[in-house]
Amino acid sequence: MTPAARESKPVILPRSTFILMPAILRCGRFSLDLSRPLVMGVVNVTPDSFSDGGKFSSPEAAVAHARRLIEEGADIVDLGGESSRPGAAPVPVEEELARILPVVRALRDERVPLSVDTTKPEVMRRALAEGAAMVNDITALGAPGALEAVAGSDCAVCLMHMQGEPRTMQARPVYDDVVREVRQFLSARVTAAGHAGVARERIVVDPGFGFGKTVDHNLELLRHLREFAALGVPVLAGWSRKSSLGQLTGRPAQDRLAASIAAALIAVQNGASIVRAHDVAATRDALAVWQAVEKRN
Ligand code: 7PJ
Repeated sequence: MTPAARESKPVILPRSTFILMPAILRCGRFSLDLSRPLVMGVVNVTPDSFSDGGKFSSPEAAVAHARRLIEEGADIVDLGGESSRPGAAPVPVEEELARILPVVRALRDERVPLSVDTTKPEVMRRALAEGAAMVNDITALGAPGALEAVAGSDCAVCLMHMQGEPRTMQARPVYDDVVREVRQFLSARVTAAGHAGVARERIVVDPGFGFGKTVDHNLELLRHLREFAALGVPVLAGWSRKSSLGQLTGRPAQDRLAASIAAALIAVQNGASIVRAHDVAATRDALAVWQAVEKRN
């Protein structure tokens, strides 16, 4: 090779550059092995969720659905008592507790950890006390008291980026450089969580696809997802049934499975450790093929 050719040779990092990345996620009584991609199954305990229209709004229906997702191979079950779809109104704390706690109690002895999708410290505390093992917060523990609520337990936490708040976030999302801004926000929240006493092995970050982002922002984040893995904590990606997929395919939420699987696979290919999905069996099948190709030796 001539010296000139050598100089122009691009530096390509191998896909397995997990220098800082812990190989496990500590999650209450669980220790999740991140050497293969994990699936977080979504269970909405809300009357107004956009993607499943409140199908599981009773505790019994939510519990049954969660058990089905576990059968299908969910590694984590994410319970949401407050819809965060664009335009959604906040839910009072008592209402959210009434939706979530019976479901946590019914599922806490299952073989996978329960995550609660909440922004409220009071809901975090009560759910953790009842046996939840993870807090998934679309405001990255931004509420007063949220860092403390999580630090005082041994749960895992997902720190997600959102621009604005659900009621208004899709009105006109603006960034100079979406990847840089989201990465800087998440980096600062990882540091804040660390200072509050949350060990790195308990932290996951998520760029928050669809949360104050246009389709182009979401695609740019997906393209550059590996830069988030460089924060040194696992990355979670949630594309399942989202409206960007509707804009790309012209399909309604219930017909976005193929698009959701495509996005989940690209996310994993670009370094995501966990994908959040409504359709667990199909997502697991797709990831099984990906893993088989990856595992060369
Ligand atoms: C996400 C979430 C996501 C995390 C929702 C939906 C909308 N939590 N909660 N990441 N999306 N961490 O179910 O599509 O993308 S609610």
